[in-house]
Amino acid sequence: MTLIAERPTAGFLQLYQKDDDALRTELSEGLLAPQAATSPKFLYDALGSKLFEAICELPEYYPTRTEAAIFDTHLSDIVESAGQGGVLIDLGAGNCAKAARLFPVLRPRDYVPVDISVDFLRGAVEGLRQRFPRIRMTGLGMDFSRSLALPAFVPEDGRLFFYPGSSIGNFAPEQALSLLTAMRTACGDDGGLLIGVDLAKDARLLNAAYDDALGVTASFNLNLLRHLNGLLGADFDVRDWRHRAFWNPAQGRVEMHLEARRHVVVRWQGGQRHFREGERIHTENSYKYTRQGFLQLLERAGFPAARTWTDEREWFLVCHARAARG
Ligand code: AVI
Repeated sequence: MTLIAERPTAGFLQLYQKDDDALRTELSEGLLAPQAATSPKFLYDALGSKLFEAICELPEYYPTRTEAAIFDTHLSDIVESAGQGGVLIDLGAGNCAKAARLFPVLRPRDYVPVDISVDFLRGAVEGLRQRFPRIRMTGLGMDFSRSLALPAFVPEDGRLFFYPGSSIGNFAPEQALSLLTAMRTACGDDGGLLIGVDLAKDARLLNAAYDDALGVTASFNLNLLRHLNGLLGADFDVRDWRHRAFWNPAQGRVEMHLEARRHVVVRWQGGQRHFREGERIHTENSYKYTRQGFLQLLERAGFPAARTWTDEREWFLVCHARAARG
């Protein structure tokens, strides 16, 4: 538990300091593993974040617009279930746009956007404070996948965690369970969770969503190599690699990989590796759930009661999970 009790006057608190040495060690170990792999967090440098925003606009990438349509269609039910006037804790808030759309109806008394860096939050929160002066806002720079211990100035009663966009799908189910369990602990007995989850569906739709015709997702994936060159001092040549993305039905996930187009030798500070033609670096998993499977996961995390809403095609699920039954 962190001891910071005072609300910062600036409205921002950076609780997480990036440790470049630890990141380099993690990356180097991943690249040297028998199946080379990197964490999806490395997809999001400044350009990667912009490319992800572009992905959300693509016709093939249905999750963003399907989730928004579910909120539009079922807004009054969702608000009735989640309750008004609470403490809205927005995980991975980015530009805060998704939560801000809910402010006029959810009317939170506190808004706590959380992201790995407060730099992402600063501009967005300043604009929102002008538009919604009655809502107390404090941005937190935290790596919530490691710890969800919130500073003491965040009120404990009426906490509602908000985790849209199916970001939970980028964690393996056991890690997702740990994160949901941490949310359950942090929200207390009268709190809850409002979450968006992508559902399993036809392989062709999934493959197109992660390998779009314009090649934006390919650029998003390949950009990881530029990011690694900067972080690790590596000498990846983006033109030596191709994007691969496919639905893996046995694992219930879409996988993204980078595949060597030819034999390549990659060198970085403290390491090197030969990649055969066709050899891959596994860069992301995006797990897809059934409604039942996700409700079971919530129950195991300590959320025994949930209401769900979906679209006509049952492509995406919005869930309000309560800590207590009833
Ligand atoms: C952020 N996350 C939920 C996206 C997803 O669908 O897994 C990231 C993404 N990767 C490729 N396209 C989008």
